[in-house]
Amino acid sequence: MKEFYINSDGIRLHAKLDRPDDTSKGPLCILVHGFTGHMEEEHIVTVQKAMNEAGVSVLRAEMYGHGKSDGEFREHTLYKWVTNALAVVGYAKKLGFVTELYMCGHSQGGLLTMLTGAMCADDFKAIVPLSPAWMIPENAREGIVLGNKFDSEHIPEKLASESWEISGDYIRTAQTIHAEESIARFKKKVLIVHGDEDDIVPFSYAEKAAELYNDAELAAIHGADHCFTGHLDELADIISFFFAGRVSDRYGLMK
Ligand code: FER
Repeated sequence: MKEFYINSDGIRLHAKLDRPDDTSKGPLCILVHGFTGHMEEEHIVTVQKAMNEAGVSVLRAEMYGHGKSDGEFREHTLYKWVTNALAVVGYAKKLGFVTELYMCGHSQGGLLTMLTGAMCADDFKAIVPLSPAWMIPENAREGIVLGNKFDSEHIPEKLASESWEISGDYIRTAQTIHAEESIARFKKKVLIVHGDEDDIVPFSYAEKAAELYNDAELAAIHGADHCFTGHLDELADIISFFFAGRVSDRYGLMK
């Protein structure tokens, strides 16, 4: 494992690169956590290990205001995350050993994966959004962030829950994003993984995204919540199946 920082317009993004034993050329997947998340969360590490076991190098990166990266959580926005993700893609493309590039992200990181996939479609072989929170922009337009309500036409200076506080700029920028356009622009392979008991991002969003994408598969984890608590083995299984190009009746992987 190598630990380092990636420069994103002067912001230092904390990153870790984990490679399979084999140090020859091979695929690499960028892996990003969600809102309030970080790279050591169990579901993130589970995915990293499953990818490594499937022969895929993994570049975990923490976005603005998260983990050990620069920036305050309160000041983070999806625009900053998009800028960060582009810096990480640029970094990954310069790594000499990379043959094929993938991106995977959880929740808000899953939305980021959808947005980045659309912007850098030529760079990716496939993208893997996990419980992607692609309703954040439409919720923000309707005056809701993670269940917290506000007047969508008169954006507050800040919005606070018991465990986090965001600035009005998070909302302002989120309101301008149209995830459906990013879905329409990415024509390559997409694997969506989602628990059917997710009470943060409804499973119906995974079904809708799978329908809208040109070439998507939806791997449903029965009984799993937003972070796949108690279902990490199944999450690892799905990642292994996908990267090995195998079929799985159990998860509805058809290819
Ligand atoms: C929201 C719904 C879901 C939201 C964030 C999420 C910030 C994502 C959570 C996560 O990344 O785990 O309204 O607003």
